[in-house]
Amino acid sequence: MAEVARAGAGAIVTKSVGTEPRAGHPSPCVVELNVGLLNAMGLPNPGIDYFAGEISEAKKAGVPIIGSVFGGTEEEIAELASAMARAGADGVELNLSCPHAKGYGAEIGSTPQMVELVCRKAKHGLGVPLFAKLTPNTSDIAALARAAERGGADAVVAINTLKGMAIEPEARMPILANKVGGLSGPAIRPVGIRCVYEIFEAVKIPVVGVGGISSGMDAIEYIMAGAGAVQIGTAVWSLGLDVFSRTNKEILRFMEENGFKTIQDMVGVAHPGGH
Ligand code: RRO
Repeated sequence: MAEVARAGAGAIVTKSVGTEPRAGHPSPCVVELNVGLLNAMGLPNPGIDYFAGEISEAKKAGVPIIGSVFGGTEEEIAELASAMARAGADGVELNLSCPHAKGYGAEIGSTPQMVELVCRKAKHGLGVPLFAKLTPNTSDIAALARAAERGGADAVVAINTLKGMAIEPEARMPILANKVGGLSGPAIRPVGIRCVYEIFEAVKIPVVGVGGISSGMDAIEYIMAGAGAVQIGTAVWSLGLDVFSRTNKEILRFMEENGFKTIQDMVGVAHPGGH
C-alpha cells in the first residue's frame, strides 16, 4: 500500500477483509485472458485483527486508506466496518459484490432490500464515510445504488467484476478450480461506464468508477459518465505501478487542453444538459 501511495494514487482501497483468516479458493485461481483477468481468489485475507496492524502501517504513506470488508450477515459486516474505522481507516468500503464466494459478496448484495439493510447497519455510529461496492451482475444496478443511498451510504462504487468462465479445450474442463470467476480489465470498461452513467442519474451521492481503467482517457470516460473519483486494479498487474502517475498526467493534460479547471467540472458532462 505504501508503494501504491508513492506511485501517485490519491487514496487506497484495501483487499477485502473478513472476520477470520481465510486461505481463499484453490489454484488455479487467476487466468490471464487476452481481454483481461478472470479471478476466483475467494476472498483470501489474514482476518481483521491482523489487518488492523496493516492499516496503521499503511497510514504512514499519507494518503486516505479505505478499508474494504466482506461478511456473511449484516451484523458481521457492521462489526467489521466498525473495526476498520477503529483501526484508523479513513473510510470503509462494503464489498457487496464478489461474484464467486458462497454466502458473501454478491450473494448479500444482489437485492435492494439487503443492500439497504447492510448499509444502514454498517453506517450506524461508524464515524467515517461508507462506500458500497455494487455488483454489475444484475438487471438493475441503479436500484441497488438507490438502496445504498437510502441505507445511508455516503457513496457507491461501481463496478466489481463480471461473473465469467474460461474452459481449456485440451483438458475439456473449466480452468479455474472454482469453475466461475470475476472478469476484470479492459473488456469490462463499457459495462462499468454504462453502470456509472445509470447510477449517476439515479442517486445524489457520489459515484466512484472502477472497471478496466488503465489510462487518463479511461478515467475521464468514467468521470464524464458521472464518477467523482476512480479506482485502478487490474492495470497495476498489466502495466505496473507507473499507471498511477501516467494516468494523473494524462488527466491533467486533457483538462488543460479542454479548459477544465477541476475534476468536478467534468463529472457527468456526458449526460444530457451536462456540457
Ligand atoms: O477475492 C476475490 O475472489 C474477489 C473479490 Br473479494 C471481489 O470483490 N471481486 C473479485 O473479482 N474477486
